[in-house]
Amino acid sequence: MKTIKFLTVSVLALFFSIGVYSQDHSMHMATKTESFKVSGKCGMCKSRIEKAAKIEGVTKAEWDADKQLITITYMLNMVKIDDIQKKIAAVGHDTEKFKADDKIYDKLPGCCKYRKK
Ligand SMILES: [Cu+2]
Repeated sequence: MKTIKFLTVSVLALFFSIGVYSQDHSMHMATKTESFKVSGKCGMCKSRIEKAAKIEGVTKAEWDADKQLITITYMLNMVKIDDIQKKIAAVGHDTEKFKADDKIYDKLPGCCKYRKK
């Protein structure tokens, strides 16, 4: 009888810890949706920008050409918005915080030149 009682307590303890673990886990998997400015022009820009934004931990990236705005859904514990902005700047598109290198910008196709001369 004592053994059964011990087992029951152990099983309960196990379930409890799993519960705490999964709760903790899901908290870390929490996502956030945020938008920031990204300069661009055409459909090619859109696919380039969205591709660059989809780093690990980003579940959704959608760039709006009219608003010059990208909306990102990402896992809070995995992604820093600055890192995404850097990635986008690295493929030639200016973001709110980071400016694309002139050399990379110059290599963009003519239809993608968003800077005013
Ligand atoms: Cu373009």
